[in-house]
Amino acid sequence: MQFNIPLNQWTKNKSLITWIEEQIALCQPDQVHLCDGSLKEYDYLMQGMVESGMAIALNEKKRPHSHLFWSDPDDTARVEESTFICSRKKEDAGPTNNWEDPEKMKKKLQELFSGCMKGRTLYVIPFSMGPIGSEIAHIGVQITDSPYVVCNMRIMTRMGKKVLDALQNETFIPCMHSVGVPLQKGEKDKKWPCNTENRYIVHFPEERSIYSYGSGYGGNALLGKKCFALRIASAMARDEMWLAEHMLIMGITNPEGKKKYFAAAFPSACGKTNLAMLTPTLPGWKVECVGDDIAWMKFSKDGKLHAINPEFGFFGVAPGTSYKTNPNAMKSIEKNSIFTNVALTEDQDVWWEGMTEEAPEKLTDWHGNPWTKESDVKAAHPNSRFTAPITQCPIVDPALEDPAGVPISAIIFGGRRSSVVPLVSQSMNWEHGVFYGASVSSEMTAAAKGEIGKLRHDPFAMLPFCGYNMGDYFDHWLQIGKKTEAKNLPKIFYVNWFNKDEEGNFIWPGFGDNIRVLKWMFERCEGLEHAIESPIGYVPTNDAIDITDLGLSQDDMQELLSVDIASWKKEAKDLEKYFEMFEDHFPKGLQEQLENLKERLNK
Ligand code: SAT
Ligand code: MN
Repeated sequence: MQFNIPLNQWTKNKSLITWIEEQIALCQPDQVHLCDGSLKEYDYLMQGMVESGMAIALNEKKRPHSHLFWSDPDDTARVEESTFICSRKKEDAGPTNNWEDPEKMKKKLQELFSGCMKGRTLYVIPFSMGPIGSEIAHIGVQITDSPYVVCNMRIMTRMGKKVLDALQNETFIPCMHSVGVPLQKGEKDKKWPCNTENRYIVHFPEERSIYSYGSGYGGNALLGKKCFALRIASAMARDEMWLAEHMLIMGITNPEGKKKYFAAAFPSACGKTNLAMLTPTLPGWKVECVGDDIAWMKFSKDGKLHAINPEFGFFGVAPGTSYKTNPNAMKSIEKNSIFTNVALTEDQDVWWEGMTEEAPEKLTDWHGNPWTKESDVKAAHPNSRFTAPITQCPIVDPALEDPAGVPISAIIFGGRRSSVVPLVSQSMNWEHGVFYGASVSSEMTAAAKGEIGKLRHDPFAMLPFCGYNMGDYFDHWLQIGKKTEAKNLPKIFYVNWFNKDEEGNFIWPGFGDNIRVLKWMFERCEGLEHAIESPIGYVPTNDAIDITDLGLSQDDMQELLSVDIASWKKEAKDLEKYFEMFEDHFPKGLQEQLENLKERLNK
């Protein structure tokens, strides 16, 4: 077996060495590459992928040091139907997860991984989720046979010598990944190898390990992200009384210079990245970005919840991103970025729907086919993505690397709803806020396979990401609320930017104007009144949201903020039905919240 560096020189960590040796014996790769996370290594791997035809090097003048990949058309999103939580008891995976007996699944995985890297290189990636040395951070090691994954992981996580040093005497979460396509001697590799017949994204929450087979895309393959930082971490967080959440983290400074941090949970592809980097349209307000997808939150000595972003890059949805909608994202991806499944321009740059008002005359679409404006297919896949270093974000928060994390003043839930749910409301207290989280539902997007536009319940935006019984997860949130004094707990809000009028147009302008709603929340955190009690929580008084220069009428605002009792009675009924699936895992505290809501609606 050929190594790029002897294993015992690369690490002294005995359990790590044993694990790597076992996986080599199982997967039977031709070569082993132990990663150091250096730029040199990244460039070497990219160069190899350009030469093999897997990657396209973009125009060095327009998009320096950036590359484009086109995946297999059947490997473009997370595969929830092939995602498993293998706890010992089925009940511990709960009704929202696929479950398989761990022994049986281990056997299946043994078969699948056996010899799966023949003809390929096995890469070992040491990475830290969170600032190295932070008490909230954790280390993982991913084994993969995809150099695309290695390069993405170098952007998305903290990977390099510092992690290797820290790993000498630390425990780690083992993350096994293979595209599942062994090569015969002399066999030519596919451009995007994957095994769509046999896809398994498997988590063992008790053992705290991850196995992913058959896909090379996004959350299926970059195992630090949803697999570790959400599914496994949520199970760790339950045991250790902290929170691992599908949330952005943003800093907001008011014109007087006072700063607060908010965390917000929305389902995939509902605008977390845009909100996290918003350019405020209200003068004097400033937004800074700590993270756009995942938050790990722990109580610190001051009794407050402090959050870190376990990630180090953005894996954002490309379509719809433009200098108009999200200039900070556009600046983050000007260089050193990876693009997957977007279109290629004639001068070797990237394009996607919504990037510019007019599409270029000629493109090569994400299938590699010629494309013109007359084509009736999309040039970029709706779930096409950019991978960019967070440090390139012009408004990256100065506390990004602070091991103590940032204190969270407010937690926001939301989803895509064309009606019923008002622009914003505030929960009456923590328990009621947990009820908000449990009741998140959203119209489906392209981030997962499924029928786009269909309403689905997505509690806490964690439906595909909770590593244990969701009913127990609700209870964990209730328990968190008992861990500190009420005054230390973040305030909880629910927003919906997506209300539509009768013609199907969005009423609220969204994007930078969302600062107007954030301002109301900021002021609520400061103890300002300007809210009235409604059956579903506090809503802004008529004039509480600053709509200066917005062109919205009082009627529009009325429409956006009103709580329609009949629709909400239906909503409550629907929720009640949905919650039934959690059976005796549904916490009493939330049952009470449901009863209270129904009572308030009947008053
Ligand atoms: O593909 S990912 O899971 O990383 C992105 C998402 O669905 O949020
Ligand atoms: Mn996400």
